[in-house]
Amino acid sequence: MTLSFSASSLPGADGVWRHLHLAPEALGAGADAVPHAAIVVDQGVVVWVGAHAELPAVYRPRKQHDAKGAVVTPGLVDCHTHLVYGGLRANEFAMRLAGASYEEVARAGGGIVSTVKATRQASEDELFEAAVPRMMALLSEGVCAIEIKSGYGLSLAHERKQLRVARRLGEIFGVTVRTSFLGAHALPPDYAGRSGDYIDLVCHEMMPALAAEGLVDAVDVFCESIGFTLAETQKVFEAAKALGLPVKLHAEQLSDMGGAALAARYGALSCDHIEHLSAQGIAAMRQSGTVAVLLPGAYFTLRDTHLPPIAALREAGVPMAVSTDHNPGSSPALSLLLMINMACTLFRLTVPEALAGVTRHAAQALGLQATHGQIHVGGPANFVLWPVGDVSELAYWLGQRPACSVVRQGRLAVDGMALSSQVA
Ligand code: DI6
Ligand code: FE
Repeated sequence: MTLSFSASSLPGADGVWRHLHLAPEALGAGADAVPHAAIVVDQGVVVWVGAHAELPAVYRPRKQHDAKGAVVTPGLVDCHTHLVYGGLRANEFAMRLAGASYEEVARAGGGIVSTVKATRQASEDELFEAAVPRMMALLSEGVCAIEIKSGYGLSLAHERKQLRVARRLGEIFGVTVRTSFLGAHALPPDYAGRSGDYIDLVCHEMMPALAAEGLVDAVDVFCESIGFTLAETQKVFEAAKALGLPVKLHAEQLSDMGGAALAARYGALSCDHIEHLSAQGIAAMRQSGTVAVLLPGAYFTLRDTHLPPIAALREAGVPMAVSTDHNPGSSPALSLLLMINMACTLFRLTVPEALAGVTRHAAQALGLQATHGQIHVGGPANFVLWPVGDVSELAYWLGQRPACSVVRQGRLAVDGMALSSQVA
């Protein structure tokens, strides 16, 4: 498919954005809402933000964008996705409804390994085409930065294919993409009974080669009874450390493996899932400044009943992020807004916590806090204009898909509000 679309053809967003209501915390932790606000964008960068009454005279003659009283948040950040893969697994959904567990489906030859088969069979172009509508769904709701993992190739050539597609999505859509190499996601069938050999391949061949090609921003592992052991996870982290790559971890999703404490020892950016996280794991994450990434879509889809320890994380001051975990098995979620709602209803986050979870804390989970997750003067213009009366509506609706407008990387990438602009 040749996508006729290219981000470089989108209209620029330079000028003065006015008639805005800046959401609380849009300017950083603890920042107040600003009711009659303005944002000035110059060459794709935010150069001024504040109360419109205080707009410096020098900016007044610039092009004017009337935001019609929209509530403005920073661009959203989806910090944990497996967006690039072949095939689908709707059949497993039916199996689970009939009573099979996620582990049983995996052991019966379904699960991650069935997506590996379909991903290996797909060409790079086919993977790209399949990912485009998923990416568009997320972007239409204001996502301005997204993490995309490999982990369905499980060989050098096929992991490379996935990561190259992730990079291409970033370029075509003009969206910040952070890639995570998840070679240690599952044991490929060709290595059955030889997980040590496979981990050696991940550490000594795949990771260095893919890193040298500039395809790896971070390294992730599925540390779980149906994934890899703590000792294997440590080997992967050592290899990442030797290459200077940051780590993150799928930790304590189905059981408490002690993964979070290990990850914290390696200064992990984030530990994700963490339904079974222990008090010890929380203390370690707090010390290392590791973000807790909550994935209510997987919790919901798997009909899990073991809640992550939200109150203890809150008490310890561990930053909590919220993400889709989009993948074809445990979380076919394509709405970060729905994840906000679920984080509140299922996990009992407050609305401000959930919003920080898809902005500031999600950016931190990707090491992007200097440029994303809040409206930074001097940073790339990434912000969303929401046609709502109050920011709490972003958590309230179920499947509403509000007609928002999105400024992404300095361009008006989505214009659901049909905004009018004029030269001053
Ligand atoms: N945890 C997840 O939620 C996904 N991977 C993982 O390690 C699920 C991946 C899948 O089922 O395809
Ligand atoms: Fe995941």
